[in-house]
Amino acid sequence: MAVSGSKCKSCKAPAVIDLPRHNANFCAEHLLQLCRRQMAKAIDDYDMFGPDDHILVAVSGGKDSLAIWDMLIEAGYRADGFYVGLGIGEYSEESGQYVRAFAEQRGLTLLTVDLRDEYGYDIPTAARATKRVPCSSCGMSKRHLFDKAAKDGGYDVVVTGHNLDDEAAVLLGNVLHWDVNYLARQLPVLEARNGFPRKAKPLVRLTERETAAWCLIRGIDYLVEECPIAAGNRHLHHKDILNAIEQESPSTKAAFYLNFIENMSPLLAETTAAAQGELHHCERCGAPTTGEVCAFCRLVATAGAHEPVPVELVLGKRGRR
Ligand code: Q46
Ligand code: ZN
Ligand code: ZN
Repeated sequence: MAVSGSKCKSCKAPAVIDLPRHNANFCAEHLLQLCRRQMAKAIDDYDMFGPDDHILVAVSGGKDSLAIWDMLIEAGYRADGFYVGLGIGEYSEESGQYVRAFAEQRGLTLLTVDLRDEYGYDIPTAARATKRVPCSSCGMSKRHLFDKAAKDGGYDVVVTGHNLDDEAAVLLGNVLHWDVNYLARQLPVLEARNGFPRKAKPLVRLTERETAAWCLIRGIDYLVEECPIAAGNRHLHHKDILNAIEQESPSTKAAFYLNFIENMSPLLAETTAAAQGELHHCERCGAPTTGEVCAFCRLVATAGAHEPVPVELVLGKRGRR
């Protein structure tokens, strides 16, 4: 990571990272300071949570979620971790080990749920049973379990490790399709409503290169390998496109996302309100839903009745690298 011969913008010590979007190089300590400042600015600007709030951090074992958990604890917030075992072969086994080691080494509280043990299915089986892409049942399962864990544990807010690269890539996808409902809900913080907890993304001002640097400098071990199923995910293609633009024109990625939040999101507020229709309680689990039985309970019924499918069978051509 060292940048040979260059000096930190703040203290003139040898730099460890160059950040073209800030037109500067930084030493390890000043890179950490930049990360702390950007997180604090996101929390403040978007009014995400306060020092008394009890935070539940959704952790996957990857760099972003462990970095945000570490940053919140370091800043003095009360933050517990929440991990869902998705049953995606070795990837899930290893990710669980990284999360547990992180929590144990720091004496932090970690809540865990294993889909196979507690709900009788895993993501490869859900994908096969529903005949849909794995990320669809995976995303829905995680959202449902984050909401449930926050409600059951009395947490004020659920925090996820989505960074600037993630959000800009999702935004590009939503813009390419002019998907107004998704655009209206693509906010760094979503207020609690209708039985759903507040959700916040304090890393939206930091890139994945910066969160990786945070982990490296702070000595955080994380699972470098991405989910094997993500290889065919269109967000990765959108990230590549944005990185190519960023290379030619540094800071475009941040402008694309942050100016959308500042200038466009307020104009979409009415759409958000209109999209929030009447919700009932799911008759099986009590979660908020538009139907009688929520999508998660329907998935548990369908995937739980299917015989277990090994992860290799759902990778197909898209998932192989
Ligand atoms: S949604 Fe899809 Fe991720 Fe689930 S199946 Fe893997 S790539 S882990 S963030
Ligand atoms: Zn410095
Ligand atoms: Zn339900």
